[in-house]
Amino acid sequence: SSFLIQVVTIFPEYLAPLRQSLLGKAAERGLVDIAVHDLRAWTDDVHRTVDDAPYGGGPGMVMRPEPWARALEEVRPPGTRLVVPTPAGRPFTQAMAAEWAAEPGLVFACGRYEGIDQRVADWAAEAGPVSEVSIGDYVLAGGESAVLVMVEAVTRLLPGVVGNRESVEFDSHADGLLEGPSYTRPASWRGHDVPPVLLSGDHAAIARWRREQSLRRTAARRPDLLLRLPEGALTEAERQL
Ligand code: 6GU
Repeated sequence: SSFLIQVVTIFPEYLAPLRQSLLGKAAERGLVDIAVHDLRAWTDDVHRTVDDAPYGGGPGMVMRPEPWARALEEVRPPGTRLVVPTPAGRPFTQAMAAEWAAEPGLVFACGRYEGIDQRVADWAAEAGPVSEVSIGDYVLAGGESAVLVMVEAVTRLLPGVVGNRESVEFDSHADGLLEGPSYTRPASWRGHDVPPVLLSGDHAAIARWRREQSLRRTAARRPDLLLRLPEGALTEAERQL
């Protein structure tokens, strides 16, 4: 019944942080089950070779398909989504995290070198959904740190993992906008004051102010997000801001 996360990698130690903190507690409470597998367990030669030179030439090495196929045949339950982290993937988003959190589990295939032979993802798509995803426009040495990012984004959306449901519902990105600024005591600090509306006790005025801050911050930092909001997400007054 718990959400099952499986990771196949040649660096299983890199995934040790999955046992820490929020995720570790969720695992202890049986809300999520995390298994990390060493790809080399499915190699077939004494040197436990996982890579080879690219067809067509070029720099670097490509991960061989056969160890991946044997690993996935053993660890991937039928129909479970296979996630392949790659800088050449579709951008990972909060909406994807929410969709994946509603599924029974996920299998992550971490590539190193110049990636995994493309036929692995093509073949795996015959048995269930496959998502080749990137976590941003920069290049990492391998998919392991991207898996840490995606697993954290997904598991905190699982029922019961985060104590306060509201802190998930009001997250940055949950409504397609960035979250505005937050303040705590003291009301005046080193010449910087908390915006007075937050001390007013007028909850409707506070909600309006927060919405405006969200919109202004999103327009300044992430104008691309405003352009992707669904029709009718902004009132006429908000479109003028
Ligand atoms: Cl998911 N993997 C790698 N290797 N590099 C990345 C990435 C993923 N996302 C951005 N850069």
